[in-house]
Amino acid sequence: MLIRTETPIPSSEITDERLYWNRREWLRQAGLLAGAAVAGLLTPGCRAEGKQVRRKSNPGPYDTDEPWTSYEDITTYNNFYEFGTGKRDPARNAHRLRTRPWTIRVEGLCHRPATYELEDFIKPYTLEERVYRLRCVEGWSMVIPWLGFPLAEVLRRAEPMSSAKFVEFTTLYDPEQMPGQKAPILDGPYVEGLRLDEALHPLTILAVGLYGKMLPNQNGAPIRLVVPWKYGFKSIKSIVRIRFVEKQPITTWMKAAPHEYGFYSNVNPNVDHPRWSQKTERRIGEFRKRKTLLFNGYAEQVAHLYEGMDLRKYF
Ligand SMILES: Nc1nc2c(c(=O)[nH]1)N[C@H]1C(S)=C(S)[C@@H](COP(=O)(O)O)O[C@H]1N2
Ligand SMILES: [Mo]
Repeated sequence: MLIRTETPIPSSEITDERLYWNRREWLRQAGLLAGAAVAGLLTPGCRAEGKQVRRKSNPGPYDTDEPWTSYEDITTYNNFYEFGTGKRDPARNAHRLRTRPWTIRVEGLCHRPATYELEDFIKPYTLEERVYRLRCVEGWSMVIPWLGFPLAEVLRRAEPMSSAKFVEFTTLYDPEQMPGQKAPILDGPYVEGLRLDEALHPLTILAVGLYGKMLPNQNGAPIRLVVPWKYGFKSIKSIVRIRFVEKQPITTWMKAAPHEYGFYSNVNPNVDHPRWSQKTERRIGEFRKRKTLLFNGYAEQVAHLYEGMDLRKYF
């Protein structure tokens, strides 16, 4: 007969252990562990995680300790116009996207431009979990345990020239796989951009997973940007090109509605969207509204990037 004498394991540690396993599982799925089977590569985890509150037991300097939005909500309430304009459309339609093989081109004003297969692109970097808020300009927010690595590491490897001032990102363009690209809303592939110093900031990551698993297609598989102090639309999904440029890129939303969406798009409760206020937000899974924080709560880390700038003009 088994007699339990040990003290029960705190649930926070169980969570951590599971995440550790999931991280290995992600690497295995992506074929990045030695001798790993490549089977299952196209099957991102879609297991619902339920509504339980989760926190990291050993939060790093960039993590928020707020409870995580459920896996279910994170993966079924999305913006990904390539797969429809409704929040439920991406989860229904994004399975059309083939995420392997996947090629990423790093180019423009750098000394080491290169084209990578996804696995080679990711291989040099350590995947870390970062728990970040994501705030949509539409007034909702989530807390998401991303799995990724700093964009800065990719940019430094490319050795940017001194003439490089901005970084431009482009989503795959393939209207057969992404039917939303045939509709008039998106004109060509989705494009986003960051100033070089924003792109090099340690909070800016490229994510390849969430909840310790590969990104589901609707969340931007196989690789997406996450810029936690900016509105969600800056966090471009399913990236195929990263380009160093001299001039400020013209982003998809600036082109579509220049009065509503500026290049900077920093989360700012004091600058209203022309059609609605940005003072409050609704955390998905909660009912009460929260006050929106300047720079989405990351002011301490990023406010210095905008010193002396009029954030009403550069919205
Ligand atoms: N290619 C592409 N990237 C995109 C979008 C899009 O429509 N197409 N939507 C953006 C918006 S508005 C938000 S709020 C976030 C949503 O990310 P999530 O679905 O992972 O929560 O993705 C951003 N990245
Ligand atoms: Mo958004």
